[in-house]
Amino acid sequence: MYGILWCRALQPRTAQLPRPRANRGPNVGTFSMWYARDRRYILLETIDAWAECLNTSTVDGMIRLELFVTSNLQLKKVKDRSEMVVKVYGERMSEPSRAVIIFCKVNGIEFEEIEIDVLKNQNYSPEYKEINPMNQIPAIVDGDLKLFESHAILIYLSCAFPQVASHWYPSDVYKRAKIHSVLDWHHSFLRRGAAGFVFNSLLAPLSGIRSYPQVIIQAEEILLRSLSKLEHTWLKDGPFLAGNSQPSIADLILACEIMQLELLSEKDHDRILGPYMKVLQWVEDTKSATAPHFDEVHELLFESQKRFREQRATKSRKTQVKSKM
Ligand SMILES: N[C@@H](CCC(=O)N[C@@H](CS)C(=O)NCC(=O)O)C(=O)O
Repeated sequence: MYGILWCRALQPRTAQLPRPRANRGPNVGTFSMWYARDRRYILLETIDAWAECLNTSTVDGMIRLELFVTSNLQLKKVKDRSEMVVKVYGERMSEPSRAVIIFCKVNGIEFEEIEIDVLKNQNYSPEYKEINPMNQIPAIVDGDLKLFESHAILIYLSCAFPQVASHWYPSDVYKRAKIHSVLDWHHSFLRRGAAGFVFNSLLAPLSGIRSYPQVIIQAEEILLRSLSKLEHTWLKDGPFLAGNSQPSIADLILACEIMQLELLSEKDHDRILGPYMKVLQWVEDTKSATAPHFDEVHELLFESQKRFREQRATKSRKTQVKSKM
């Protein structure tokens, strides 16, 4: 529950807050506040300690808080996780893995990155199957929780870590519903188009996997239609998706999806993305909002882009020489 609360310490060591109830008027209950500092959760015992950690000051012994009130259960989880580190299984050539890694970095979530190389079929090992029976990356392990599917992971991390800024996954139900709507659309359209096109037109031939022209044409059609929907529908009302003024988890995962188009030849990249100025600007805005982590996590992709472009240039030079002979 999100709200603005004025609170006062009624006893020297305990802060007291009005606890909102659905049908009754506000009543008063005790509330403890935990703060993530130096990778540990610290119990803030006095109103002055709250004020200090929130970088605010007390007014007549009270502070103004804008906060997200979690349930007791969640607070208990927060307490229990002081020694825990999230394990992130994935690799940086994978779009959804990159989104999860960037999210952890941007939000100061302590995590261990465990590489699962899909080209070496490590996603099919019996150990990894225990974590994700679907054999895909990314997946996370957090305590007893094993979780796969990038959207579910980002939602979980947003809810489980109190330091995650609220714009990533707002508590407002209407805003949340819109974010879910973008996320579902992503998997049904944009990902099918972008990943389908890049895989079939570029990665499959490079890995010696047969690809079919009809499949490439179909994937490109879905990609172009999706880019048009991004430009004219999802980015219609604001710099970020679904009319938001700050990025949400949907912006991060969709921007990482678009980034794989960097692997294409410059000609294909510009032909496909060139007409979508809002999309191009939104990717830049998402990059800036998550700097420097966005570029750092995409370094491997940029290296591959350079390699692919050099290979193409060499191939075209050879073809030119042959045609002159
Ligand atoms: N819906 C999944 C998609 C995950 C996905 O497509 N992962 C790819 C790498 S980007 C993968 O694991 N491919 C290996 C395979 O399917 O065998 C998510 O969002 O997490």
